[in-house]
Amino acid sequence: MVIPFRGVDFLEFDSLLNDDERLVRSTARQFIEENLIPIIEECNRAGRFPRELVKPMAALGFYGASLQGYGCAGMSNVEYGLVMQELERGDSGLRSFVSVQSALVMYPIYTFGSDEQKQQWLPALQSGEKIGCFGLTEPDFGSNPGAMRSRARKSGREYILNGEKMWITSGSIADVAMIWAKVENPKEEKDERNTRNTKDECVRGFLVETDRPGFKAQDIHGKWSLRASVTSGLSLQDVRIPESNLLPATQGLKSPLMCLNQARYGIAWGAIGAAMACYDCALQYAQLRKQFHDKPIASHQLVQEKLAWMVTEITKAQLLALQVGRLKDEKKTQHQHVSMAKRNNVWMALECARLSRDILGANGVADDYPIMRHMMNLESVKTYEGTHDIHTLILGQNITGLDAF
Ligand code: TGC
Ligand code: FAD
Repeated sequence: MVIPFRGVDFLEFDSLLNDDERLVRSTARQFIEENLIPIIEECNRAGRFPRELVKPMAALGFYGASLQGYGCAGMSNVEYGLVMQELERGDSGLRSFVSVQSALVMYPIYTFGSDEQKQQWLPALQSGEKIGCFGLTEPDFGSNPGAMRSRARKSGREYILNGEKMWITSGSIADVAMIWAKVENPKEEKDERNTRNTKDECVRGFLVETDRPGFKAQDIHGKWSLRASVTSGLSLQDVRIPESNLLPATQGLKSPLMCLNQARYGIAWGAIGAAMACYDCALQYAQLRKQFHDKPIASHQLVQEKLAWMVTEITKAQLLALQVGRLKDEKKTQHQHVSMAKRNNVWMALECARLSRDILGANGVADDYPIMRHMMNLESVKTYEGTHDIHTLILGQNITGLDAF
């Protein structure tokens, strides 16, 4: 049964948005409705990323949407967030693709890159001519990327990269990989504050064209989550790149963590989209489905309690994301604000997916409805970009001043 999405606005949230923000949201919503919803269940079953949507999304300005120049749309952070919400209302995999391209590849080039790097890559990534991926996580280092083993060694006017990266979104379809690796500091550049890493080494970011000898990407199969997204392992064996491929302004773990803030912010909005899709589907189903005395299940108190919980939590999540977005537009966000929004909103969305699945009974496990797909996707979203518990510790550190990692 097809249950069309109606949006969720219990507390006149729309009155907090301006005309441009509402327009951006309705454009993204229509795009998803027309282009993704008709194919997403097939993509999910087949484990296929809908690559045919890459260029149409570029045409709508979705890549690097909040950056200025280089063909980027120059959206506000709130507008960008609303786009992410609508994409993830369709599927977390499509939002992931846009997150990585925008926040984890274009943002570091824009923020840490040379003029030449910006000119070479940003227009091509914005237009979808080129695809990027972001390699931070390694097989043995996920939550603790500061301990990474990947190394870049200077040799004349080149760097030679060695290492393994794991769980990399868009890895095998990328033209360029944003690779984070440690470089031995020349004596005069040693960073004594870099206490988590060995003192003589510093994390830096490198642009690695994926057709270079020694670079391999292999897809991870058998995922029960984010099936419509490409996830790969990367292997770099003596990959030689010119020294001009180093992003000059990267210095230490702080640089990739700054990129993560951008992506985590988008996820905080995206999760609302997934939650809204589940809640609206469950609400409509509950009003139609009859059990006992020919009464809709929506008339039972226990079902109403679930629906009331969901609409309350979605409303709180909308307000949280909007406030973080407004602060971001005023350049007042701290990374702990973003952690609070990512942690809360993804947890909220996963709970909504579980409650909605319950309301649909057996139908909830079938892909005639989007709920189980969202639920499985959200298990990854809870883990990537900093697990739920890592964000708890980031908040704990901030409010107590004590590091519990
Ligand atoms: P720590 O010593 O705390 O920090 C090193 C320096 O960085 C600063 N910092 C940050 N700066 C900006 N933004 C942040 N979020 C920051 N967090 C920390 C910090 O102040 C320090 O600065 P300075 O000036 O003193 O040098 O570093 P640590 O090694 O103790 O690690 C802290 C921790 C655990 C919070 C960090 O490692 C972390 O966030 N871990 C989680 C890893 C993670 O999120 N990985 C994500 C990989 S990418 C991904 O999942 C993509 S999925 C995309 C998709 O498909 O949508
Ligand atoms: P671990 O770090 O091993 O954590 C396992 C468990 O231990 C978690 O519950 C965690 O919270 C807990 N834990 C760890 N340390 C502590 C502690 N100090 N205190 C309390 N609990 C702790 N990475 C990229 O670099 N690029 C990508 O594009 C990318 N895409 C991804 C796509 C998918 C589908 C997935 C699933 C992951 C992706 N990742 C990517 C990796 C992701 O960022 C990591 O999975 C995540 O950071 C967690 O690392 P881990 O899986 O190694 O778990």
